Amino acid sequence: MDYRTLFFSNIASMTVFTVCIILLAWYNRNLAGMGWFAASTAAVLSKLVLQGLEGKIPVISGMIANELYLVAIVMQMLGLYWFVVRKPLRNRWFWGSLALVLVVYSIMFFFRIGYGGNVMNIPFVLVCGASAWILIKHGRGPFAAVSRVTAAIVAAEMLVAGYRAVLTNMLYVRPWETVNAQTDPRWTYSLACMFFLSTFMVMCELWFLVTELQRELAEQARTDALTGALNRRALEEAALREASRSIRHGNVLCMIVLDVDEFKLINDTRGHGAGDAVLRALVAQAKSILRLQDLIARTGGEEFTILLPDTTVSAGVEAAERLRQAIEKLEVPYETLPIKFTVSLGVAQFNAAQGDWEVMMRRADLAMYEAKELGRNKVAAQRTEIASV
Ligand code: GH3
Ligand code: MG
Ligand code: MG
Repeated sequence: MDYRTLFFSNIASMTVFTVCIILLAWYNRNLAGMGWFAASTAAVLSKLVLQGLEGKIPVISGMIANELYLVAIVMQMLGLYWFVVRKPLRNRWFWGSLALVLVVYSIMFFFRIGYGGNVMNIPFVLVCGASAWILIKHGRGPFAAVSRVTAAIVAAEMLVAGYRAVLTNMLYVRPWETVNAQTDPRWTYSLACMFFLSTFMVMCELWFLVTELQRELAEQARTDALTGALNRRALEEAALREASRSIRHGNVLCMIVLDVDEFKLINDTRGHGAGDAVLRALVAQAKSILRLQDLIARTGGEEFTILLPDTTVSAGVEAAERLRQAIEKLEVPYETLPIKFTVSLGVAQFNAAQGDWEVMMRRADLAMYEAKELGRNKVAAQRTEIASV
């Protein structure tokens, strides 16, 4: 295998991948992770082009090519981080170290200081290791499979890059001399290995995209488009799961049914758009008040059901009261005049002896009607036995 053929075939496939990933990132602009992947493949391609031009633009092309390779692997890590963590990486130490590494390498390159390659190679190996660690630690749920496979590939990249770092120190420590290495089979075959792994990596990036789109579809099938609350089907699933957990382990389980007071009046006086704004604000407020494990679902036009695992009826009443007070204070900005509204809430605790979770929901619903009868903007707990209703 000769270096030139290997190099040419890699640059050809990398061009195709870069175009594909850039197009996919463009048509999925809401996915920042795809943007990082596109930038990363573009950086790898630019690196290869610069490497191909070696000698045409003396010194600079080799130096920038090496720096671009590190930048590319960092951008790839940021893409992976986005998919599995969903937050931008805000770590001053990380960005500071990257800047420092690039500056130190440039200086060593210009002043022809030996062993400069290590300043690129060792961080490269570390970033591969960090990527594998991020994937193993955070790749859960629908991303579990793709994260594990990708972690294996970046770990393999780390090993091969580590081997090449050792070779660099043995073969040529002066970064401006790269020619003799091209005839060394250890160098050529390990390079082929890196190319192979980077092709695999592109496939994984596509897998991340497919997984994300599947996740979004599944999410849409579970949520209400207007408010972002769960829909009835998702509530049923969760309630079934929690009720059987309660029967098996004896955990308490509680439900709140919430209905907006005089909602028709808001629609009639301020318009349908105002009603929609109220529903959205209500869900946002409820989500900010409830615990992470509590679920809110839209079960009617202006009626919501909240499932509270590990919660007794008295704790449920407290949560409902907190919600009632917070909503009472809420001012929903709409056109020139903010909207104020109230809600009535009914609370019931799961009791397996009385029936399934739907019985609990009916009892919470009855309690909500009691709250309406008490004059609205109230919380009521259902004590009536279902048989006597
Ligand atoms: P109460 O205090 O007794 O609950 O009175 P209410 O006016 O809230 O109850 P009612 O059941 O009479 O009215 C509910 C209204 O909710 C009627 C319907 O037009 C409206 N509605 C249902 N879904 C939506 C929606 O998605 N957006 C808007 N803006 N209105 C909706
Ligand atoms: Mg109502
Ligand atoms: Mg209603």
